[in-house]
Amino acid sequence: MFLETAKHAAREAGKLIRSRFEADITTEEKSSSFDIVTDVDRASEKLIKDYIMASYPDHSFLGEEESYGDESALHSTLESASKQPYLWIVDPIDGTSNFVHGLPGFCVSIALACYGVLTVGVIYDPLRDILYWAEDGKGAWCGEKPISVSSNANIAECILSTGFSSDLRARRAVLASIQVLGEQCRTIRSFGSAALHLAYVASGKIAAHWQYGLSVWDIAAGVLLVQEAGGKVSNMSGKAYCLTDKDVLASNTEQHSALLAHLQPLAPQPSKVNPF
Ligand code: 2AM
Ligand code: CA
Repeated sequence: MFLETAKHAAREAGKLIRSRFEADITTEEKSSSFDIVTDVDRASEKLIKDYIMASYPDHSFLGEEESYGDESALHSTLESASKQPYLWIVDPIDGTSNFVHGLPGFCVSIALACYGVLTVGVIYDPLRDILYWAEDGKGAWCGEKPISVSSNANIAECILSTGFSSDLRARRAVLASIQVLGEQCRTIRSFGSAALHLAYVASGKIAAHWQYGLSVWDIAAGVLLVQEAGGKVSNMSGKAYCLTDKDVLASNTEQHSALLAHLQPLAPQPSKVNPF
């Protein structure tokens, strides 16, 4: 029931986003020119929120755009997530920079956390009309097909991925990590949507994704997908992912500890990273 709500909302938002791709959009800077929002992000979030809240008026909703700018409210929502029966966590467009520049590589990400436990995760790629989804204990899927992480333990045969958040300290950490890991794997990709990258880890296309300075809406749905597909997601200290984590490594499990050994020392101090 909740899964169907998430899938429907993601598809409807995806239709809206697709209809505005490479059309006239209004773009505004948030914290800097690295960090932007469009009228389509806002319209997509409103569509998703209206649909979910009409279906479940007593549920809680955390959307990227309406949460922007109030760090302490966000922190307290996440800190108290374990007391909330139903918290929807939504990124109305993950990969906004791609969307604005007319590049592929953006999606809608919708997750539901029940008492702090990720229960439903849906990631919809509107350009390719591909829907990734997972439900707690029921596996991960791409459309009608079950998906699983890759089983390759040899990093030299694997593609890894990472991403640049708008925060400079997080960017420097990523650049340092590419310097190290770029010499060890088949190649590194950075498509510009953390959620899509996590869907690619869950479906075995990419062996691992790491990123510093993310927010919960970028990753909540993707975390459940990776976990349900047999992978592992941790923060850079190696602790299992929790909703307040900003620096994450998601992998096929085979290379998790080897990658962490490189990534952990590079992590910026969490309190200094802009959560938006
Ligand atoms: P967005 O498109 O929703 O902003 C790009 O590498 C990825 O990082 C995208 O998923 C992007 O999400 C996210 N991202 C970019 N800057 C960010 C920031 N300051 N905080 C959190 N996530 C960010
Ligand atoms: Ca976004």
